[in-house]
Parts: sequence; C-alpha cells; structure tokens
Amino acid sequence: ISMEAELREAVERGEFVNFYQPKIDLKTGKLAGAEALVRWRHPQRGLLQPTEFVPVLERSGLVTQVGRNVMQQAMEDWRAWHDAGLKPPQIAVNVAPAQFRCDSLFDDIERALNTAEAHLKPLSIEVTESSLVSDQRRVVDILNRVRELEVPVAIDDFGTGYSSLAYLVTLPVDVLKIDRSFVVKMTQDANYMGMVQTIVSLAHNLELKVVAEGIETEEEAKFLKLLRCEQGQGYLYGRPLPAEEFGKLLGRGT
Ligand code: G
Ligand code: G
Ligand code: MN
Ligand code: NA
Repeated sequence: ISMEAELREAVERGEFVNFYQPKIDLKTGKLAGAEALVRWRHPQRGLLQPTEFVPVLERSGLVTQVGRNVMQQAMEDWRAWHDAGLKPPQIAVNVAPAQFRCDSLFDDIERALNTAEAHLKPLSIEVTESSLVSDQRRVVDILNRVRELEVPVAIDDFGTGYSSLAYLVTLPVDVLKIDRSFVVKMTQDANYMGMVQTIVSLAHNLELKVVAEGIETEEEAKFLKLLRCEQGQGYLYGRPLPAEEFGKLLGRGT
C-alpha cells in the first residue's frame, strides 16, 4: 500500500491531530499566541511528524482537505478553551500553497472563524513564500479579504524561499516569521547576526511585526529582545503540545 493511499484512509479515519506550540511576547514574557502543527496518529507507527507526511499530502492534493480540518479543529479547540473559562490566545494555522489554488479557502477560513468568537480574533494564518510567488493577483485578493476578517497574515520561513524583497512591500501581510535556520546560526556567526538584525529592521520599516522561530537558548532570546523582535517561538518557551496539554498550560495562566 502506497503512502498516498494510506494517507487517503487516514483522512477518512480522522487520524490527524493538532498540536499547539506557544508564541511568547518577548518584552513581557507572556503567552501571545500559538501555532497549530499537525501530527499523524498512525495506527501502527505511532505519532508522526509533518516532515514525514506533509510533502506527500502536498503532492497528492490531500493537503487542502487536511489543512481545512486543521483550521476547523483549531477553532473548535479555541472555542472549547474559551467555554471552559480559559483565555486562549490567537491560533496561527499554516496554509499550504495548494490551499490558495482551491476555491474554498476564504469560505473555509470564514467558517472556522465563526466556530470561535470571531470578534476576539482567534485566528491568524501563516503562508510560505512559495504561496506568494505564483498567481499574485489572486493571492493578493484572497489575503485582502482574509485581513478584512481581522485574520492577520504571516510570511512563514522568511528568507528561505524565492520571493523578492519587492513582494514584502506590495503584499498585504502583517507579520514576518524569521526561519529557525537563521536563529540557530545567529549566536555562532556574525554574518547571520547581521542578517537577522537587517531582517528585523526591514520588517519594522514596513510596519510588520516579527516572530522568531526555533529559539532554544536564553542567549538567542536576549539578542532578539535587543533587536525589538516582538514574539518568539521555540523549545526555550515550549514544545508543540496536544490540545489537552495546551489547555492545562492555559489553566496555569502563563
Ligand atoms: O511541526 P513541525 O513540528 O515538525 O512542522 C514541520 C513542518 O510542517 C513545518 O514547516 C510546518 O510549517 C509544517 N506543518 C505543520 N503543520 C502543518 C499544517 O497543518 N499544514 C501545513 N501545510 N504545514 C504544516
Ligand atoms: O511552520 P513551520 O516550519 O515554521 O513549523 C515550525 C517547526 O519548527 C515545527 O516543526 C516545530 O516543531 C519546529 N520547532 C519549533 N520550535 C523549535 C525549536 O526550538 N527547535 C527546533 N529544532 N525546532 C523547533
Ligand atoms: Mn509555520
Ligand atoms: Na517556519
């Protein structure tokens, strides 16, 4: 049985689950958001990471279905936390390039949003640079409509893709996420430090907020704070957690 056929069955059986990784306000140290990260609860092989199956989901087109479910699940979890008297932060959901080519993306976002309390801004999306390079007018149109719903848009893995700097000026986005490959090398290599510094000031000049990914050490956090990077995400603050564990973290009021 091919992996694609196996994934098709996994979608039908609902074997995908959302994990949530905290995002921290670097100035206050408080919880500022979370990113939903999909996992596959494989009946035999246990919990699988996205690197093991997201590429196949993308090649087979199944990523539109799974992406839609991840977004809907994120807002159902948000709603459950809210109804339990917790204060869930905004949840960021990854949107794959193929979802932009699918006619239902805007409706999917609107439906998910209406599951939660839309006025409390429960949702944001993260898009990779590769989503932004093809069919730009269509993508810009979708992003504009998404932002009208007060759903912020982040460029994910910034610096690792193919987009030109001109896109940053013209695209309707709110946040730039610095890829963890830069953060890892930043404290080892002055060239990378310079690069991160430049990316943060570029973003700020364009009135974009910056989220740094993959923060693992206090030293990295210290430098990013000095650069006035707004938010951080990484093992230093917390690993991706199952919904139930993330709910407990919210209950502890961190
Ligand atoms: O969760 P990490 O733990 O391993 O995620 C690895 C990669 O998989 C990241 O690049 C992340 O953006 C991607 N990813 C995780 N969850 C999703 C998802 O729900 N949809 C898409 N399209 N990509 C995801
Ligand atoms: O969407 P994206 O590529 O940005 O997803 C984030 C990925 O990075 C996930 O695979 C997540 O598990 C992983 N990740 C998050 N924090 C850290 C970290 O501090 N170190 C490492 N090595 N990976 C991380
Ligand atoms: Mn992401
Ligand atoms: Na990323």
